[in-house]
Amino acid sequence: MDRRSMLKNAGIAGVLAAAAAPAVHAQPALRWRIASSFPKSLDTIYGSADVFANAVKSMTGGKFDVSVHQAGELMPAFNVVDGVQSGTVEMAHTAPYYFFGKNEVFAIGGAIPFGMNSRQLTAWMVDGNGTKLMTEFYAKYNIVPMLGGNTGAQMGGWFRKEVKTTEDIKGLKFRVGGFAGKVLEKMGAVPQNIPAGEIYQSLEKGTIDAAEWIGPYDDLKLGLNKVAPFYYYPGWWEGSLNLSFYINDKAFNSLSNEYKAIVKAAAHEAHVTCQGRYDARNPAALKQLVAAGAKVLPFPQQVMDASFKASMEVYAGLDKSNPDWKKVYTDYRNFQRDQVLWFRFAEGRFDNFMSTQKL
Ligand code: PYR
Repeated sequence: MDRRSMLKNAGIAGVLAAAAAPAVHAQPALRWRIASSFPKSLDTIYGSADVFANAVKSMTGGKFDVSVHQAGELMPAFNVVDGVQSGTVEMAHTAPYYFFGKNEVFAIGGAIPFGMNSRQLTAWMVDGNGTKLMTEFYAKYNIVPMLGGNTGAQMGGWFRKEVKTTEDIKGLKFRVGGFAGKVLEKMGAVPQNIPAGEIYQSLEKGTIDAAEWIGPYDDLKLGLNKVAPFYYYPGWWEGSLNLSFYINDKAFNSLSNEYKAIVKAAAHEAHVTCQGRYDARNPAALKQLVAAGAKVLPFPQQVMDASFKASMEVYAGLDKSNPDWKKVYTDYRNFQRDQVLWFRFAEGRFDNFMSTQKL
């Protein structure tokens, strides 16, 4: 081929390639950072942010590079809202209820005692008013929220002594994630909001009497069974926990529509993957914990009933004192009421039947 026809052919090939190239390749190179509230060792919960970062990277051909930083690396676990609000980092990955001290509505986006299970909460976010209401709320903090994973129903945690009645909760120094502390405090406990990385040491040293984190897979990794033998269920304060990605609004609004769509798709991938990993990994971990001597016990009915009552009293108080809460919780509660009714039929009956069968 002579030089002229080579140039001509290359020109045509170039035009064809440009025409075929997806618009995303015309997007700018970007670097973002995610401040996680979790330690890297917990590959389920921390790992959701990795799933997000990898998805964004691969969907943009490597142009949009997101790095994930474990708790303490850029800022302490519980400072990530301030980090995103001020724009110090573009994103955070966290459990919303850690920030209930700013406003109790944070907790509704994550978990509230006797709240919705994982399926129901995701339904509220993707097809109910959840995303709309939480997005409106978070705008006050310069945050655009995205789904960031769910743990499913959690275990109730590790206790040195048996919990036979609500009397055994009184005075108990109990590590519990965020907002549930408000209910436990009402029941006489002394709640401690401690980040994952410090729970084992606090329980071992006796600074606290009991601790909950998430469930078998993570709890085994944290070694909580080595410092307290009684493993209670369920974590009635976390019938499921929705994790969130928080995005600084200026950073998000500066993205092209393509990048915004990619961020949303990546968050959904992280959300589904997180729940799948917990469900897949918890059974083997529970067997290992039992084999290592954990005594697995249900919370007594009296404790469940009293906890439910205390929770409803806390919500009735918040309905009066916090208008933001009333607005979001009213919608949440109505949605939950219908979900609980529906789940009693097909899903509930099916699950109950299956749990009594031999497979
Ligand atoms: C907790 O902090 O308890 C969680 O479940 C993440």
